[in-house]
Amino acid sequence: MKSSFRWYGESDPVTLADIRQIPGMRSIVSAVYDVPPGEVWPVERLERMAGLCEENGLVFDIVESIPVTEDIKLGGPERDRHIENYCENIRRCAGAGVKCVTYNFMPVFDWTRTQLDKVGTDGSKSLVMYWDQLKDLDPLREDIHLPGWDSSYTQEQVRGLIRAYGELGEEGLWENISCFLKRVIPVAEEQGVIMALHPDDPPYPIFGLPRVITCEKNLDRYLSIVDSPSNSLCLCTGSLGCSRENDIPALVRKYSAMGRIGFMHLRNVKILPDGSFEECGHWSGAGSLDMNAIVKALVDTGFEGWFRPDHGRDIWGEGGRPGYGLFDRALGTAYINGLIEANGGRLER
Ligand SMILES: [Mn+2]
Repeated sequence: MKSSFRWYGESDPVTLADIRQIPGMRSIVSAVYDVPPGEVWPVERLERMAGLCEENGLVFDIVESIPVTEDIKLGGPERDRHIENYCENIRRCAGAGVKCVTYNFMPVFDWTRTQLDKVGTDGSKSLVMYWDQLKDLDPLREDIHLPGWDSSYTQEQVRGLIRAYGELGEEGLWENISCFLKRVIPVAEEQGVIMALHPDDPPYPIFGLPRVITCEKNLDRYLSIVDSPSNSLCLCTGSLGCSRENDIPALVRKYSAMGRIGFMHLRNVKILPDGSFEECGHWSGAGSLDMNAIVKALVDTGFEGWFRPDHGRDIWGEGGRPGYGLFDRALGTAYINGLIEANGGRLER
């Protein structure tokens, strides 16, 4: 399998020179982050990214994410143009050497947390979601600001979107997913690109918004819409794993054996008695997931795709981008490398 690391480009305080010193590191996961969703990425930007990675002994062959616009998810007036541009972005990424593209289908907001710098008993800081901080919030009645949410929307736009998704409902969202996949996957196939769907984080509805990428039954449904190795998963252990209903090692074993995992996000999460959760260090002993059983499932099934240490804590006073500092993610990689080696697996260089 291929070890990778998310990098936010030249403004990221973590440098490629730092990343290349992590043992076994191979690939950079990145994107063009400053072009609005739905628009086309300039080829020069992708080529520059590939060149910078190469200069640092790394490979730019995986993208996270090409965003799926609200018009695509809602079936809005700009859907066709946005899907055309999406396909063009896949072609452009492939032209720059990209082999895998991550994306998600979460309505309005990506991941949801109530705090990004919760200090743990050991003094490290991490992202958490506490139900008691969320339960009384109603974005239809009041202005709310949760950390990490897209500030490009006004509160009124957020309310409009929430109402629109309420009318669309889960089956409407499935129809729009189907329309997207039937147009995008053939282009990915032709370009030799694996599309890797990231699950909803957390995997249940928030504020009544439909969220469907949540569980085995729905992952099966998603993969069956277009039965192709290019229609694959980015199996994020921490996102699916904050619901106790999801047996993560079993899901990894099943979808990897089917050849339908392109990318693995490996991180641990600690589920609290009321269903709230805290992100934690990668080590199994720190959280609710059996990380060795997950890595063993990958090794046993001959997984050849990419993995990255997903979010890390903020440790040793690093003060980096929440979830994306260097130190704890590097520790995560070293730990995962150990699990791979102990299970007889191999890192591709
Ligand atoms: Mn993830």
